[in-house]
Amino acid sequence: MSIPHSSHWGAFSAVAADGGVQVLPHPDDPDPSALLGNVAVAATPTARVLRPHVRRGWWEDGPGPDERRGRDEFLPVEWDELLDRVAAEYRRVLDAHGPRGVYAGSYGWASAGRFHHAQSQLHRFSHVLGGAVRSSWTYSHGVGEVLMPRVVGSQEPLISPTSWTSIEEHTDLVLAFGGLPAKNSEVASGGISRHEVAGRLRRARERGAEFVLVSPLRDDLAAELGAQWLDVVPGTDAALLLAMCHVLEAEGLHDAAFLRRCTAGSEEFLATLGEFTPEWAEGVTGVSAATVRDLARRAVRGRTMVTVSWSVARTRFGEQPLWAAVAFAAMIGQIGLPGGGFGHGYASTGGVGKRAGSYPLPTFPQFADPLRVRIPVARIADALLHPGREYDVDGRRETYPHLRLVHWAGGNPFHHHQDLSRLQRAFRAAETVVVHEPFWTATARHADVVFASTTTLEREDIGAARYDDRLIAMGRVHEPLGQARDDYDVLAGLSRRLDTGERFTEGRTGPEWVEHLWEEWRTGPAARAGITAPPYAEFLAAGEFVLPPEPTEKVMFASFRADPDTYPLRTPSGRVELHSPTIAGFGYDDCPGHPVWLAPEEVPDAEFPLHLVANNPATRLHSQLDHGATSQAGKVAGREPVRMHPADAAARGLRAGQVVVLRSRRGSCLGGLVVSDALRPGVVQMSTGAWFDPVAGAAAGVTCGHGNVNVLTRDVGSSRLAQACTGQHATVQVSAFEGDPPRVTVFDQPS
Ligand SMILES: Nc1nc2c(c(=O)[nH]1)N[C@H]1C(S)=C(S)[C@@H](COP(=O)(O)OP(=O)(O)OC[C@H]3O[C@@H](n4cnc5c(=O)[nH]c(N)nc54)[C@H](O)[C@@H]3O)O[C@H]1N2
Ligand SMILES: Nc1nc2c(c(=O)[nH]1)N[C@H]1C(S)=C(S)[C@@H](COP(=O)(O)OP(=O)(O)OC[C@H]3O[C@@H](n4cnc5c(=O)[nH]c(N)nc54)[C@H](O)[C@@H]3O)O[C@H]1N2
Ligand SMILES: [Mo]
Repeated sequence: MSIPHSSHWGAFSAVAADGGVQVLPHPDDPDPSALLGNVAVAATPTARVLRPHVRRGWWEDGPGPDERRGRDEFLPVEWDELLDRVAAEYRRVLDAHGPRGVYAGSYGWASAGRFHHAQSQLHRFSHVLGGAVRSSWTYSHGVGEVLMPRVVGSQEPLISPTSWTSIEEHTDLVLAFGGLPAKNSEVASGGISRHEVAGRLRRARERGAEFVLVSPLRDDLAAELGAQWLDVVPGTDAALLLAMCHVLEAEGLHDAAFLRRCTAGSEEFLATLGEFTPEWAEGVTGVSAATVRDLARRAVRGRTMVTVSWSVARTRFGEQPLWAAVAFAAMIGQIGLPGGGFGHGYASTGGVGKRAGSYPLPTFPQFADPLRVRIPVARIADALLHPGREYDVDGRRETYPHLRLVHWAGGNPFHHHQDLSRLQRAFRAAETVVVHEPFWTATARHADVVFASTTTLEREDIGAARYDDRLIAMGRVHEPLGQARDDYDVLAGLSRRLDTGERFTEGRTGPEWVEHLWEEWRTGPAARAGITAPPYAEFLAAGEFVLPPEPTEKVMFASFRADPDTYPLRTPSGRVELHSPTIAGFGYDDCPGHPVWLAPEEVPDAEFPLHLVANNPATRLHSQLDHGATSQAGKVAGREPVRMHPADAAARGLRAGQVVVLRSRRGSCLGGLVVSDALRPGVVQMSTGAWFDPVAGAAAGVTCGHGNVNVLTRDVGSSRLAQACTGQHATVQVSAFEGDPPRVTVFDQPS
């Protein structure tokens, strides 16, 4: 029997077949994702945590900073004795240090499903217990989350910008900084039952829209769109945008009336533009001065949408290209017009711009966070390494709490964080690390306690996402493997031992909760929003429920533009701030009061002559199911592929298919070489998400033997403003790997 199910990369149904599962895309999906090919492996024992484990040193010697963390043996233990020990450890830490001693930020994408969402589970568990230190913002768009509210008064540009429908119908020119990569739009947080971005772009093109791709990679925009490709030097978009602003001002092309009516600080900003000539920009960005002039002139000729991918801001000084794009869109006077203005993150997921997302969804209540102590999410290693140290963020001076117990469910910091050797030191400084994982990821391997979690295939849930119109009755496809338990049941067991069991569970089992969430939603928020949803049993029988249509066209800031006094933005001036007295007042040299050009600190040199673009992977979601068929099919010589321009490969005597070593100031990893002219010369590209394999690395004399790019990246915040992730860039050298490459060991059961 075919069972409805869902994932962040698509709705599907699954059939148990020959001891495995077969996966079929949702019949209404016009463009299903190849990532579905990774799902089947989750139902096999490969790389699964089949029962709870502890690290020997922690079990025998007790908690404390430990150099053995990540290298020690694991012992299988019984659920009950392990839960007893972890509850006792929680008591010890809470009694001695209070909730500020626990870190349960637990960043990560986990799985689709409204109830079994691992972070929501962990956050409810810790809120009931008195709180824990958590994290602010995301790795995805941490810059935008802090900067946009200060510049345009909200996060709308990255959450709900002008709709695709509006672009399809009205835009003449799409200036795509960081592109609109098809690979990224395959994914949407919480699920996606119809993949639409490729079709929308095609229709805009058919109507006559022109595309300019600004990116070091040609494949960041579908070839069929016939885009002009500007292979910009990584990290220089702000210079390009400021020079385009310069041209507008120098040639009197800017919309002075719009600047007066709808912006604040334009005089200050315009006064800085003199130095950013197109000739200067050519030297910085690699884009010719003539092209810079042409872009600025074309942008005012028709309706222009400036898009900045989230990646362009996931860099050191990433505030600048984003703010400069807002300034450019303001100078051409198109903010608030159909198909015009700017957006941040179109195609960065399949959800952005898809629909308004105004309907309520079934929601697992987490209770309020009683502690409310947060660190910027990408500062986790700093916090663990430097308790008590002060740091700046968004105008505040804060102090890192002393974190002793680290509790993670549904994330993989040994995939997502930068400079993994430093993260190893940080994890070794903790006293206890507890991880819930279905798989033996590097994070599980750096824990003291590994709770064996179920995968979504092993439990019922409700699949629903903000920008999708389908709720999916996710069914249980097969029995849990080994002794795997739902995160909910594990946390319920811990809660009972900590005397918070009743409040955490409210007396319900997991399946009872799922039904309860549906019924609460159906009779409460859904009914109030005018949605007539069926009772739970009918939902189960149908396998899905489709939400009523929402308005399809949305134009961001349209009412503000029409009447800025009646509908001001929520900025201090009520206008788009091209100069922000607030940010200027913070006195940050790494993020002054208006968009500027800040030269990168790490530039190619004799030792590390290549730019590395460390983007999100095409063959999986982050590190999830790296052992799945689609991800494995992309590997080269069993390692993560690294792409290089033919000229750079020839200069090093490298050939396609061979194992190479990438080195940066932080570390080194192996990769499998792909030679391609889709990259700007001098740029190499390696995606994130290959499972960190220090064992194979040690055998090869490198940091990671498999190709986790985050051994190369630098662990530094975007600036003192957002303190956001900067993992997208690094500088590296690439050379041939001599000798027999070691076997990748990270998918084996640990010793
Ligand atoms: N260099 C560089 N680094 C980056 C980026 C970059 O551009 N460059 N991008 C960053 C971005 S945007 C992001 S969002 C992060 C992503 O980083 P993460 O979200 O941490 O990456 P995932 O691989 O999705 O990790 C989710 C983990 O949850 C586990 N999991 C899945 N379902 C369940 C469940 O039900 N229960 C439990 N307990 N576990 C479950 C999975 O097995 C997996 O290990 O990476 C960031 N890192
Ligand atoms: N298939 C797949 N889809 C995903 C994900 C995944 O892991 N796999 N992750 C999801 C998540 S959590 C997120 S946050 C989004 C991320 O969405 P993005 O951040 O937009 O995606 P990335 O792939 O990191 O980067 C997009 C492109 O930006 C280009 N780029 C890099 N540096 C520069 C630069 O300096 N200038 C310019 N102009 N371009 C540059 C790169 O060539 C890269 O391919 O993707 C989501 N979608
Ligand atoms: Mo992300």
